[in-house]
Amino acid sequence: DYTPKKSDKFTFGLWTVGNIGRDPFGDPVRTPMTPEHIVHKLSELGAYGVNFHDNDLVPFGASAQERDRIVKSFKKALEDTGMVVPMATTNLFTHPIFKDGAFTSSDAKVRAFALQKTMQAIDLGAELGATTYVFWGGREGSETDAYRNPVDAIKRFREAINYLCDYVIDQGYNMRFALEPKPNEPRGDIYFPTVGHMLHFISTLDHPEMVGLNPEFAHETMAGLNFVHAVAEAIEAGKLFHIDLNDQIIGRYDQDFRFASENPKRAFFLVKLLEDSGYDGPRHFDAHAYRTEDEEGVWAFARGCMRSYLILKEKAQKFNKDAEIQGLLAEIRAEDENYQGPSASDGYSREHAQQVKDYKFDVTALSQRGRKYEELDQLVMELLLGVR
Ligand code: GCO
Ligand code: MN
Ligand code: MN
Ligand code: MN
Repeated sequence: DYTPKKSDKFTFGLWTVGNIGRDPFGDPVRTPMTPEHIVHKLSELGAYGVNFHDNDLVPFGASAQERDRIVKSFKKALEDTGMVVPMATTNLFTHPIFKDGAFTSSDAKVRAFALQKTMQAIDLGAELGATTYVFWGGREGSETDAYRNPVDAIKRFREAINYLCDYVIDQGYNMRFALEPKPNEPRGDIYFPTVGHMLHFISTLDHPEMVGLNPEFAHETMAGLNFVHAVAEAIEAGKLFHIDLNDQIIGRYDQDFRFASENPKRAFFLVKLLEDSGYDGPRHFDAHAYRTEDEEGVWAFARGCMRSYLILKEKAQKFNKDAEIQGLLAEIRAEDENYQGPSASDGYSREHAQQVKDYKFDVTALSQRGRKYEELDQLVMELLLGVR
């Protein structure tokens, strides 16, 4: 059966199941749940942990005593349920002070305030055991480029991340940063819009080894890109530190739908990639229930995310064991494996280059060969559609 276990490492943000269904056109439709209630419910459903923005737990502007009271009660819920907090992050987008961004704001005071708020939030995350700290630049962007040179924005973001890496090192926290790209919304455009942009940016930091990616299914999809390829690039670079799972249709607003609800085939290839790669971090759902739902619908949503992941994981195992699929793959690979001539993987030498230049290829035969991908993909579809 597809009942989640703690060992599946499913996590949710307090802000995901806690989403009260406010949108730009309508008021909230659900009443807020306490973090403790969320922790207990998620644990009952088989989740492994919860993640939070500072203000999902401690309201903006709370006094030190209030903070401590809240943290104490939250810790008790974690202890009572065995739930963990693998990741924490900062809300640098809700308060009006961040209307022009945080680390990239055109106002130096706002940039410094963002550092202050983030260091406090890092302390909170560390206190609760978080080893991954996410940076989603919600409002690090613009509607017009009239007022800020985007080159300055890039430099400011780098300064902030470098500074905060030093803070974490100085505090001796066991914590890595995971940067989360998104192309737009809530800003007209957001800087560092895709996984590829972030990967390059990381290579320019003072402590690149401390910083990786938190890619999100919906975000690459909003940009019209293949999320599976983006995750592959992060994995290959050793930078998949965390992942946000949800679903999204290209070209729409930021939908954050239940995992695999819109693009089950792409979700399948994603789950297969994650499972085959040995990624052992949390499977975090950054999604929320339809606005039509009451609390019961929220839990149905959460169950659905985890259940679909486990179903797709089973499908991936079937793919790897299916004799017909594997036979076809072997046939497709055979030519490749039988090739005896020179190739790039031999490495470069002047003599080798000459061998490549002299090699006689049967261009006509190579061009005419069918790839059997139609047959293979149909087998995948039939596996997914449940008739295999
Ligand atoms: C979004 C983002 C956020 C972030 C969260 C953690 O599109 O709203 O995905 O949900 O993931 O702020 O940084
Ligand atoms: Mn998102
Ligand atoms: Mn979102
Ligand atoms: Mn996200």
